[in-house]
Amino acid sequence: MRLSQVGACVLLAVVSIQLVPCKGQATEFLFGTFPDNFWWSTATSSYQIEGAWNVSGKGLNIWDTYCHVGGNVNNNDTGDVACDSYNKYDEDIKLMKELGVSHYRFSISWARIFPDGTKASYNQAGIDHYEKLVDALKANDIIPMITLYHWDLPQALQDMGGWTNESLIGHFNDYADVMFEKLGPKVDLWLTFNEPFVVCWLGYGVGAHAPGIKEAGTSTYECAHTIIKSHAKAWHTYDTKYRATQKGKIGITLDSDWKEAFNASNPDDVAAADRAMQFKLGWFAHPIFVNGDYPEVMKAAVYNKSMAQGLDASRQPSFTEAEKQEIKGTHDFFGLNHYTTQLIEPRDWEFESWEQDQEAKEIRDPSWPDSGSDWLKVVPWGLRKLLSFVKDNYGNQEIIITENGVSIQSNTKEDALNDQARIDYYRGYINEVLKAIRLDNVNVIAYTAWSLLDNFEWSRGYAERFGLHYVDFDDPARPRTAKESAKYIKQLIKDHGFPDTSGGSKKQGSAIVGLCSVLGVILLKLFN
Ligand code: GBH
Repeated sequence: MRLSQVGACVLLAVVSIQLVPCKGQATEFLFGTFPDNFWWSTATSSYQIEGAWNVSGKGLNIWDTYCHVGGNVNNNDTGDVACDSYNKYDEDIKLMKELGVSHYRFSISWARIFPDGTKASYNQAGIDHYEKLVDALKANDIIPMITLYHWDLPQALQDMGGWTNESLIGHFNDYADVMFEKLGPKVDLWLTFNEPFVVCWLGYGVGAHAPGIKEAGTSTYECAHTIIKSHAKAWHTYDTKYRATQKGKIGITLDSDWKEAFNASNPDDVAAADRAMQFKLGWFAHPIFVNGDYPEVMKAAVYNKSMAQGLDASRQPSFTEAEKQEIKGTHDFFGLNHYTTQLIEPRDWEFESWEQDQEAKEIRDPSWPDSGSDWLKVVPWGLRKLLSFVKDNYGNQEIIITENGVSIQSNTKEDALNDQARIDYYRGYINEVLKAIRLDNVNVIAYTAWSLLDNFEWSRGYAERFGLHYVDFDDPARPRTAKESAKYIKQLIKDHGFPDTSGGSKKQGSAIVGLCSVLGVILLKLFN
């Protein structure tokens, strides 16, 4: 070996030692394809893309109200026009065709169907719009997956207290019932709620989302209580009235980060990480998938903190036995949204809120890559761990990944189109899904990329772009342009995963790398 080769080996050895992550979660890339019946999808939601906020009889919803009040949303952006998908859905469908997805997940704007939230205000024009969309999708062989509630509550229902008022259980059921009746003959995949956690925490806890309520230790819990019961009632309506004839599937979509113990050999950290999982995912998943009730550890924590405050009951409402029976088992699959991971340590908090009741603190490893959103660090291995957690805790359900994706920072359109960081994100995360299926036997049946389009990113306005397609929000025509990531996803779908095309040469390559590293390590030891 020449000296330069020895040098290269040493360098390689050092690099490979550095690459071994301190907590040992990242594993080698897995080549291979997905099961034959695995399907690929992309997603949007009504308020984020439709625009057309005041046409064809639509009522006001809480995001219309929230955005129209200055100061709530970055740059005072609104969804008034958004991607104008209400008018441009044919173009959207062409983009999906080009991607090669078999499914499209979108949501219905409740206030188009019932302008004042109640069935007395039924608006046929709303149904007509979504029926046209469904027909156009089906004409293009794309299967619709409909979310009934992606956060845009009719304002009139908010005026009654929103999700802290249990009369919404009946109103949501009326709305769901009419959608099953009208579109059910053509649609067989339904989601009741998207991310009730976000609704109740950001909407009723910290007030960062509409309706902007800040009652983090009380209304947050009441909101969740009403939504869980609303989900259950709508599920039963589908189950008893429509399932036999429509033969579809209905579930809920829950969002969860993965919560990793900061120090996996410290039992306090492990317990805190589990509490954090139970407070976020278990809050909704435990009642629906396990026993009709909140996780014990969560109930106990909120109860104890409530007692310490001198209250005479827990701030978290409880379910009756009959309600538990009604809630338990209301799923045909597990809908999961996932974006990022945190490290968790125990922490005593002084105040009372959903966040502080769990006595845990989030930490982000500074080595994790950033995205265009401060909350979203790129940690692919967290998804694999989360999928195993779902399998182990909620009965090995069929899992539909209903969202996964990333925003990236870009200053120009050119930058935005050359989105290598998004390609890296998708490659890494989707590979972890493959590992979950092939190595851990998790029953993931579908993957959905968020999002088809750059769109209205809630309180961040249009500043954080999650799309596979760039949308020019300064142009009234809202033109769409495929990003590099759209081409990447198209190829990935075509390949149905990551077939190993390098054959023997790859093995040879890694043998040489292996040999070099061993040599390098020996040399390092010798010279140290
Ligand atoms: C999903 O939420 C949503 O379903 C989807 O609509 C959304 O566009 C997508 O993810 C990307 O965010 O710091 O107060 O501004 C995932 C959960 C909710 C996490 C909003 C980040 C920012 C809140 N996300 N949150 S705030």
